[in-house]
Formats: sequence, structure tokens, C-alpha cells
Amino acid sequence: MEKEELRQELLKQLSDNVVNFEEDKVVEAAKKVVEEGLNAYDAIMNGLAAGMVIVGELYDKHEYFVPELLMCADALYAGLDILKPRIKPEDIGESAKGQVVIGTVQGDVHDIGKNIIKMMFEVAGFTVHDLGRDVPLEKFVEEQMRTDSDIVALSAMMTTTMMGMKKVVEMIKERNPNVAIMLGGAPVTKDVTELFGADGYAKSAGNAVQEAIKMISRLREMQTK
Ligand code: B12
Repeated sequence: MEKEELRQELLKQLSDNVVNFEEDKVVEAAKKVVEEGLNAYDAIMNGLAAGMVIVGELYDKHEYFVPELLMCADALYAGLDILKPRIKPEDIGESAKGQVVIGTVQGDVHDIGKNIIKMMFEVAGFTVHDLGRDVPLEKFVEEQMRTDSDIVALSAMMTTTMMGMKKVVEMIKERNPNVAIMLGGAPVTKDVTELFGADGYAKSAGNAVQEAIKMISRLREMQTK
């Protein structure tokens, strides 16, 4: 099989098997990606994560319910375990050093997207302090101060919990305006980011690290002016 044909076939297998919560088959396809020397980052984004987008659509159409979602997430994580150690920093296109505090805000247990963003930062060379999900808002402030991190990255997947981000931005900026705050998650937009007074936003994992690096240099430029 031609390499491109094999790539397409394996991406489809990863995506389909996340959707069908076939954990063993996801593992099998992920191992094949590694054996064939294909790009692990591509397999995560265009295979596993693409499958999870379809899962979201099935949930929205009431074809899938909570138990299915959780089984799909298990299948996605099983694939991530195999592919994550194989990502190369150059696949992400940037390499950086710094510290990030990350978490999903209070009241919100959605952490699949947050975990993917965390992985991107780790691969790009950042030290990541992961607070997990349903994180009390003050905890972000405390952890930033404890670690003296350059970036605080907040995730929210619900319109209700998204409002908590504004509070975190206010609390952190009040203490230290030089910390770069980045927002993300399905309901978050560029407009929301600006309205909440945060510094950066990324629609997906694909450009989160690049955006974070731009955000830090923007802030540093402002400080030297
Ligand atoms: C999986 C899922 C769940 C799982 C979560 C499992 C887990 N461990 O995460 C479970 C079953 C637990 C769940 C529960 C609920 N859910 Co739910 N869930 C979803 C679903 C189907 C998919 C989310 C997902 O994982 N997507 C895949 C990942 C890869 O994508 P992502 O999260 O968007 O992340 C990407 C980007 O957003 C971005 N990103 C994310 N975070 C960050 C952070 C930063 C800093 C940056 C830069 C980028 C970034 O990068 C990521 C990677 O590309 C969505 C539907 C949807 N279409 O999104 C509903 C959805 C989010 N859920 C919803 C709801 C309502 C609920 C429940 C209240 C349902 C209920 N009645 O019980 C509970 C909430 C519990 C709670 N208190 O949080 C609603 C929210 C509606 C709203 N707008 O407020 C949605 C939109 C479904 C819907 N249409 O109604 N859910």
C-alpha cells in the first residue's frame, strides 16, 4: 500500500474506532501508526480527535448518551497513551521553555480537550502544572503564584462555566498583569477572550502552542515599551 493510502486508512480506523468505542482496535491502529513510522501528531489530530468531533455530533443528535461518550473517551485515551510519546516537537512547529498552569474551570468536568492542549504544551517543552477539572477559581491564582508560571490556560466547555473564566482573569491580572492568560473550549471565541480581558485564544489544539508563544512575546513587548 502506498504511504499516503496507508495513512488515510489508519486515520479512518482511529476515528471510526473512537466513534464505535472499540478500544482494542484503536490500540491496534495506533501501534500500526508507530510501526509504519507515520506522524503521531497527525494521527492524534486527524484520527483520534477527529473521531471525538463525530462523537460530539452524535451526542448533539441524541444518538449517543453519556455512557457512550465515556466509552469513546476511554478509546481515545488508549490511543493517546501509545501515540503521545512519539510526537516530535518539530511536528508542532515551535519549541519553547516556560511554565503553564492549566485546568478546566469550576463546575465543568469536561477535560478531554484540556488534556490534548496539555499534551501539546508538554511536547513543545513547557513544564505543565495540571490542576485537573472542576477547579475552584482561586486555585488558578494560587498555583500561578506558587509556580511563578508564565501562562495560565483555562478550559471551559459550557456557556455557564465559561463565565468563571472572567473572574480568574480579573483575580490574576490584579496581582500580576504580566501573566499571559489563554482561554479555550467550545463556547469560547476571540470576542469572549477580549471581553474577559484575557491575552490569547485558540480554537483547537492545532495552533494553541503557536498562539501561546505569540501571546508571551506580545506581553513582553508591551512591558519593554
Ligand atoms: C464528552 C462530553 C461530555 C463527557 C465529558 C468527559 C470528559 N472527561 O471530558 C461527559 C459525559 C462527562 C459530559 C457531561 C456533561 N455534558 Co458534555 N459534552 C461532551 C461532548 C460530546 C464532547 C466534548 C469533547 O470532549 N470534545 C472533544 C475535544 C477534543 O474537543 P474540545 O473539548 O472542544 O477541545 C478542543 C477545543 O475546544 C480546544 N480547547 C479546549 N480547551 C482548551 C483550553 C485552551 C487554553 C485552549 C487554547 C484550547 C482549548 O482545543 C481542544 C482540542 O482541539 C460535548 C459536545 C460537543 N460537541 O462539544 C458535550 C457538551 C460540552 N456537554 C454539554 C453538557 C450540557 C453536559 C452536561 C451538563 C450533561 C448533563 N445533562 O449531565 C454534563 C456536564 C457535567 C459538568 N458539570 O461538567 C453541552 C454544553 C452546552 C453548553 N453550551 O453549555 C455540550 C456542548 C453538548 C450539548 N450540545 O449540549 N459531557
